[in-house]
Formats: sequence, structure tokens, C-alpha cells
Amino acid sequence: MATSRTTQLAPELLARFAGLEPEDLIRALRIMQLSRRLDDREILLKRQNRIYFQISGAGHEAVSTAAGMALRAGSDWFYPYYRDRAMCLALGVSAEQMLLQAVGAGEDAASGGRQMPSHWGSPSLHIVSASSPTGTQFLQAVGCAHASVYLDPQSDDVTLVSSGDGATSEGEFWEALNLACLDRLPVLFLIEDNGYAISVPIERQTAGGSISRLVRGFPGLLVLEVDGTDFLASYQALREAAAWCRSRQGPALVHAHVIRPYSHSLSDDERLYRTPEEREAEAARDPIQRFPEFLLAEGVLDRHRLQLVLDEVEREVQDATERALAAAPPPKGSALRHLYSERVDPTSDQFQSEPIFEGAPLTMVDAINRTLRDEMRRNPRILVFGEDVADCSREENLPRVKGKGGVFKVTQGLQCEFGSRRCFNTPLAEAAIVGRAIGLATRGLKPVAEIQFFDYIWPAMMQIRNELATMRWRSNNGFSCPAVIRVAIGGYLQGGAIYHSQCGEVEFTHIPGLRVVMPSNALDACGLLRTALRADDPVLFLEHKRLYREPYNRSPYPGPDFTIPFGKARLVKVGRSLTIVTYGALVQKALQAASVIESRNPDWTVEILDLRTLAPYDWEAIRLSVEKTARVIVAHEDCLSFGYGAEIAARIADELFARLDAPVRRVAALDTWVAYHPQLEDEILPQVEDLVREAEALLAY
Ligand SMILES: Cc1ncc(C[n+]2csc(CCOP(=O)(O)OP(=O)(O)O)c2C)c(N)n1
Ligand SMILES: [Mg+2]
Repeated sequence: MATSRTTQLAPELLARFAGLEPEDLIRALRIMQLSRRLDDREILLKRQNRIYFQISGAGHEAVSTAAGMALRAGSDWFYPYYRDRAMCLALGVSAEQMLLQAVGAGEDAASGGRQMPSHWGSPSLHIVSASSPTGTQFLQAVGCAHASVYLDPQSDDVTLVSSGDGATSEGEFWEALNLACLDRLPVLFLIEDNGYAISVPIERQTAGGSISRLVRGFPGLLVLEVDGTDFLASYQALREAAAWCRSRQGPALVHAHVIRPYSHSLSDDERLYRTPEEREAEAARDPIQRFPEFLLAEGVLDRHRLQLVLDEVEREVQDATERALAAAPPPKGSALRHLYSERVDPTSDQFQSEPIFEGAPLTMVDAINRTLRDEMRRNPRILVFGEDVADCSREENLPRVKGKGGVFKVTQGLQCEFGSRRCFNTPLAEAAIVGRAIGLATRGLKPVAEIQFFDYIWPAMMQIRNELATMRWRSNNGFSCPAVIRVAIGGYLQGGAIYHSQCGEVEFTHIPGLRVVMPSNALDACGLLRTALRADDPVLFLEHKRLYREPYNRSPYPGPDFTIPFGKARLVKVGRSLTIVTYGALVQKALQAASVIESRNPDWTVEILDLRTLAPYDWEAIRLSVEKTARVIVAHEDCLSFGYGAEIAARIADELFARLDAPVRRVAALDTWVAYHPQLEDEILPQVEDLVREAEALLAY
């Protein structure tokens, strides 16, 4: 560290240089120059069609370098923005690594040729794989800081998250500030404000034009505003902000004013919306010009040494370019690699087990509660959180109240047994629940986040689809987020209406990288939840509300190690004449329909398959059954059109056409919402009669 070395400068200059030595300043100069030269080189390569995209860090180099130098590489955690090339260089990413990403090389350490350039990521440097959505990083940084504090309460690590001015308009920025302030988490928000989000100027982006003014009311948040084109001022501000976070006084926000001399990206021409005068005025503040002039004026180096530094940078860029251009592309046939964990395979026999039953039959809700409890006893890394999941947030009242433990009581008693660090209520913000889970899981914790109602999962959709499910693939196995997201889903509630009855599992089974599970009974819920908790992939665990307390699907507890592999259907009933492929609430309805059909037509027997996991699903079981019966219905509670059944029906038609004696039929909800009045609800959701009618039509085909 700079302050531990012998000082070579007079004290007033030392103060002026924010405690940095001349060699540190020359290092900063070198990083800033290297950053700009790399951008220039990428622009050239793009024009030569040798890379496919370019976005620069030009104009942001001073504050970005300062951030990389003010924090602790390899121990603090970083969520840099795409403009933070200089920060990443300062943290230890090499020029060659950057250009390997630009050419999309297989050996690109950040993504293996899967992500655009400037999407940083390095497990060893604690630079968490960056994505493209502006704003998702804030909530993950909060989860990451939470992990630091959870794993080591004495830790003084800081999580830095940076963004542009535009990204602060995303709701997730505000949710993250709220969370960080609520829990006094050591998050350093760095806002690099270049006055534009592509073509939208700051006065049309941020009310009043200043983000630091807007956030001053957040309790415990240190807010600093700085000229981000001034390296020393930036360094000083970032040191102060980091010290604030390290001493656990709360989060900090540094609002740095920077410039953007190279348009938004190579696909943008800012002359379309900025005047020549404005651009010239900005050019006068360019840190790449100003910093060397400052160092020369202060005598930190002379022109000869400056030239040596520039020559060295030029050589480094040239060498890195040559190596990157010679690098091999990602191997053919590798596109599916790292979608899921290769360490733990939840579909494997490892998860096949026999139940060792104990006690009286439990409802599905009690079975899930018991499984969570046993797994939390076994694995201290499991944290349970969401809206209303704790027994009582005001701990002092716990002895005097029974405790809430979830609106469906799934998590009742977990806070009492494991304490508020392991089971806690979150603010009412679904993106924040999942974003935090991603940050925690990235750090090796096992978050079990609850979304109270499936109907309200949508604010978290960006985090689930673009972050949770992509992390491992996009970082080429560098990072992963094996979080479990539990969601109460489904209708048949009488009065649930449109916003408490929705299904929509198909929106998630369509997402590569995500496992989707939907048990229909207590035993499967135990076994599948435990597999989810012991697996290494993100899992969406759908709990049907109507099935929570049914008498027919109870089971005695199958023991603390009972697991069921994913992708293995349950043969609910054996038959010869027709197969019903289904899951969730329709399993029981299919059984009822089968007994109606069989009592009316003694020659017919119906086979029923409960898929249990929807992604992956058990094609082998479907195939075997359809080959035997030659007639099949796919039944589900969600709407018919473009639904889950469409995929299964298409595959049966494709691969088993010759084995069929009748068309593949689907039974599902009408293509509308679930209504409040029970009569309307019955009309909308599939009923036993619908299954009987369609099955008999197929059997008579
Ligand atoms: C959620 C989302 N919406 C839109 C985009 C497209 N987009 C990429 S960068 C950008 C502007 C970002 O502006 P700002 O945060 O100020 O960063 P700057 O590029 O100015 O550094 C937009 C709209 C995106 N990547 N993500
Ligand atoms: Mg901007």
C-alpha cells in the first residue's frame, strides 16, 4: 500500500497526492493510457471486422482507475459497469484478456467467447460476471455484501458496484439503496455520470439533474460528489467512501462527473444529438490529456519518462492484439456446456433414495416446513427470506406471539429455531428478493427465497431470466447462482381470482439454465425440495397453494435424507388404453377422471404420469407409456395456447407419430384469467368432466 512506503515527496505534495507515491501516480497514468489505447485498438479492429462489437471506457478512465486502486484487489468484491475497463486493468485483468473477449476467443477468461467485450468477470479477482441489463447489478451487489457480513461478521470487505447516470433510473437502483441502508451493508455505489444515457441527457433522465442530490435522504448513506475526470480527487473520494463502508457505518455513494468522448458505442454517432460546441468543451476535460500534464507540471515525471510509459503501453497493446487475433474460437459443439452444474447432477441416481417413514401423515405444507428445517440444521449456508416468511421481525416480541412464518405458514418456526440471520423478512420488492439471492449464491451461500404469490413474480423476471439462469453459462462456469426460489402458485381456490390464482410455469420452463419443479403431494415435495437444496443449479420450486393442505396427498415424513432425482416422472396409475401426462393439481383430477372412465367402460384402463419436474422432464417415461397405450392427453392447469402441453404434444407427434392410434390432445384452462366467482372459475380451469370427455373421445377414436 502506498502509505506504507518511504515518502519521497514533501508533506504538502503528499497531502495533495492523496497519500499516493510518484510510482503509484505513474501506475495510474499507465492504466489510464492503456485503457484508452485498448479502446482505440478495439475500434480499429471493429472497423476491420475482426471483432463484432465495441463499447469504450473513454472519458471514464480517471475515476475508474481510482476505484481499482482505492479498493483491495482480490479481497473486495466488484460489479463493474461496461465503461470500467480502467478499473479492471487496475484490479489485474490483462490487456490480452480484454482483447481475447473482444475477438470472442475460447480462452476468454471472462466468458469463453459468450459475452460481448467489456462484460468483465474474473473469479480470482472477485469481479463478478457482468451482464448487459442496466441496473440488475445493484441488487446482486447488495446480496454479495450481505454474504461478506454473514460469512464473517468481522469482515471489512467492501462490495463496489458501478453504473452510469442512466441506470440509476431503474427501480432496482432504488431498491438496492433501500436494502443497503436498511441493513447498513458495506456497498459502495459508484455512479459515473457522463451526462447521457445513449442520447438522453441528464435533465431528461433524473429529476433535478443530480443523482447525488436525490439520494441524500437515505439514512446512513455517505454521499460524495466529485469530478471523475480528476484522478486524485476521485481517488480521495473513493478512499473515503471505502473507509466508511469498511468501518460498517453504512453504504456510500460516489457521484462522479465524467465525459464520454467516443459516443455511446461504435453503433452510435453522438453528432446526431450533441452540438460541436458541447463536444469541444467536453474534450477540454479529457483525463487522458489532463493527467499527464498535471504530472509533468508537478515534476512527478519528465517528458522522457512520459514517452517511455506511452511506448510501453503501445507495445503491450500491440503484443496483446497479436496474441488475441491468433487465438482459437470457442470449440465447436460447446454451446450447451455450463448451462448446468457439472459437479452435481440432480437427475442422477445419486438422488435416488428410499423413504424411511416416521410419524403421522403430514400435509404438503408441513412436509415442506419439515424439510426446510432439517436441511437448515444440516447446512448452515441456507438462508430463508422473503415477504412475511419470518415469525416476527420485532424479535423482542417473539416470546409473546405465535409467529407468522409465511402467509401460508410454510416457514413457520424457522426464525425461532435458526435466528433472524437465517430466516428474515425482506422489503416488499420481488426483484430485490431474487437479486439478493443471486448475490448470496454467487458467494457460495444457499439462499431459499420465497415469492409470496406466483402472480407477483414478474418484477423479479429480469433477475430470474437474465441473471439467475445465465450466470454459469455466460461466465463459462466462472460463477454460478444455485439459489432456490420457492413460489406459491395455482388456482382452484374459490375466490383467488385473477391475481391469486395464476399459473404460468411455461414462462420459466422456456428459460435455459433454470430447473423448474412442481410437486403434487407431500412426499414428492420433501424429496424434490431436498434435491433442490443439495443441487448446484438455480431451481424454481412451484408449490401449489390448493395442494398445501389437502387430505389426499399427505405422507409421513420420509426421513432427513430422502431425495428424488429431477427429471423422473411418477407412475401414478398403470393402464393400457390411454395415457394422461400431467402434474400439479391435475394429478388428482386425472385420477378421478380415470375412475369415472373405467367404471363406465370396463375394457378401458387409464395410465397417469405425474411429471413432478417440468424442466427437465421425463421423456423416457412419456415415451414408454405412449408406446404402450397409443393414446395420450397432456393436461395442465395453465392456459391452453402456447402452454406446457404444446411442447410435450409436439414432441410426441414428432417422435412417436407412428405409435399413435389417435391425435394428441390437450386439456387445459381457457385462454383467459381466473375469475373470482366460483362458477366462472370452474368454467375457466380444467375440471374432471373435461378430462373424462376428452379421454372418452380419444378412446373412441
Ligand atoms: C435494462 C436495459 N435497458 C436498456 C438497455 C440498452 N442500453 C444499454 S446502455 C444504455 C444507456 C446507459 O446509460 P448510462 O447508465 O448513463 O451509462 P453510459 O452508457 O452513459 O455510461 C441503454 C439504454 C440495457 N442494456 N438494459
Ligand atoms: Mg451515462
